[in-house]
Amino acid sequence: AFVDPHCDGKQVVVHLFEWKWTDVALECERFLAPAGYCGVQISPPHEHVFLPEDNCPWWQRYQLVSYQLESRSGTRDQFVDMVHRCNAVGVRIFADVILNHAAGMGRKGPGFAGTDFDTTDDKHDFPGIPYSDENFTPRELCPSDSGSVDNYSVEDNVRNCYLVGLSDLYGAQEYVQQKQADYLNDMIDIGVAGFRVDAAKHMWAEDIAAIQALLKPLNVEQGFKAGSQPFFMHEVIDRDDGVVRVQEYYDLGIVTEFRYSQKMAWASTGDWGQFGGLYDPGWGMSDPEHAFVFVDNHDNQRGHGGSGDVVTFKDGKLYAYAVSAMLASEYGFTRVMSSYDFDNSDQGPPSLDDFVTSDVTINEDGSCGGGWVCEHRWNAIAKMVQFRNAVAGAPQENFWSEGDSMGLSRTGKGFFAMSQRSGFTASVQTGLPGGDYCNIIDSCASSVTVQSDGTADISINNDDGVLAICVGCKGDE
Ligand code: ARE
Ligand code: CA
Repeated sequence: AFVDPHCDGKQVVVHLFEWKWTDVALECERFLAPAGYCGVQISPPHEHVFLPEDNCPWWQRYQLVSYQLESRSGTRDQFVDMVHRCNAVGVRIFADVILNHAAGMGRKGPGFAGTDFDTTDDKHDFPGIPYSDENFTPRELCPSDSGSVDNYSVEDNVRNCYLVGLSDLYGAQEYVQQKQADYLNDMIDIGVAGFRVDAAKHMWAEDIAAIQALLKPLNVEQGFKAGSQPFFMHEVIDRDDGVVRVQEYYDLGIVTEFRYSQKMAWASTGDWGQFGGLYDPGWGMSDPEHAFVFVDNHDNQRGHGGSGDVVTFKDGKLYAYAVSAMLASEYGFTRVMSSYDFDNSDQGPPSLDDFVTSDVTINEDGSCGGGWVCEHRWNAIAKMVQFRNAVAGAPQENFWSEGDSMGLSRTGKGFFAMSQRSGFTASVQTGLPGGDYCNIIDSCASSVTVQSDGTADISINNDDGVLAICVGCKGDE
């Protein structure tokens, strides 16, 4: 349940981190639809705290003030316009929702849209919703001395204490569940296709299920089949290192697989052989049907959220290899990160002096400017979205690696290879029917002849170092 993204079999979501709704709408129309992206994970759309004294860090959006759709990314009207325009071109919107908590303790409003709130002196006043003291997890249910989450091996600690001092909502209460469902239903009525649940690890699974039971089906007027359930992506950081495990969330949707990013980082050191045995159930990794995978995310690319081993856009071409490998392989539902450049880990999106987010600018060559990185537009990454859509459902076989080079087939539908060496050549089993295929990565400037037994001599000699051929793929769509 809750595992269908409702995008006609398309396979890749892009996180347009901190983009404004006006820019997301434009990007759906001018790039994401033609490139074959399934949808967009947007930044949290609710009213959040406003922290100009801290230079408006990106993370102010993870502190709830009210459920008004009024945020740093734009107004309610702009939100509605974005959802409608993206749906019209077949690109779905998935909202990042914060259900575990409201604002951090020790803060006072007004929030971003002007709504009052007060968490000073241990108060929990959120008149805009309204929530008050009784709607927050009772102190006696949290076993930590400080009241904050500080022991990941104790379930009550993870679920009932305050995550980094954020006021923890009492998710077992019907009142809280109803307010949260109202918020999600408002967006469902507008036409969103689903949600990324922030800090799902810190919520009891039955509380999430209770909210889901109160949700409406998706809006048929926005192109969803009657009776469709929203798609759910749960954020649960499980590295086999605590009491909360991803398996607990299988009935609720798909769930983040952070061990995947870690393995990707290890493979990217030039030992792509590690990518072969990527799905490792012995390590507790999620089954393929429930795994939500990505090379990096908005936290670990900047040292938040346990970071550690991770490849990001700052690694340049290596990052394109890593994302390409992810999109080629069979495991999981994939998300591509789209970032803005930053020097320090709190820094908000590109903005003018008054912290108003800047427009995304598009250069003549299709890359982004103004501080927006737009990894999702990088040539190899965008083309590999087409590959992933084309090979969906085909089994992964014939994996091989030679240090900095590797390849695999998606038998019957596609073959992928990449190399960090220039002019790499090899004789491979492609797993494809015999014939001539063109490399979609260089828009068919190079091609491969597959023999009737599926073998082929390949050479990789484009700037990206990536070769991707697939049945029915013609390059530049
Ligand atoms: C900010 C300030 C804090 C302050 C707090 C309250 O930085 O100093 O105490 O506000 O006023 C983001 C930022 C936080 C920020 C927060 C609220 O990263 O810095 O706090 O917004 O504004 C755990 C959780 C996981 C969580 C990560 C960050 O399990 O759910 O920590 N990730 C999500 C989002 C974040 C967001 C939040 C949750 C909060 O993706 O962007 O925080 O809404 C091990 C454990 C992990 C643990 C990890 C880090 O790996 O296994 O479970 O992740 O360590 O502690
Ligand atoms: Ca909690």
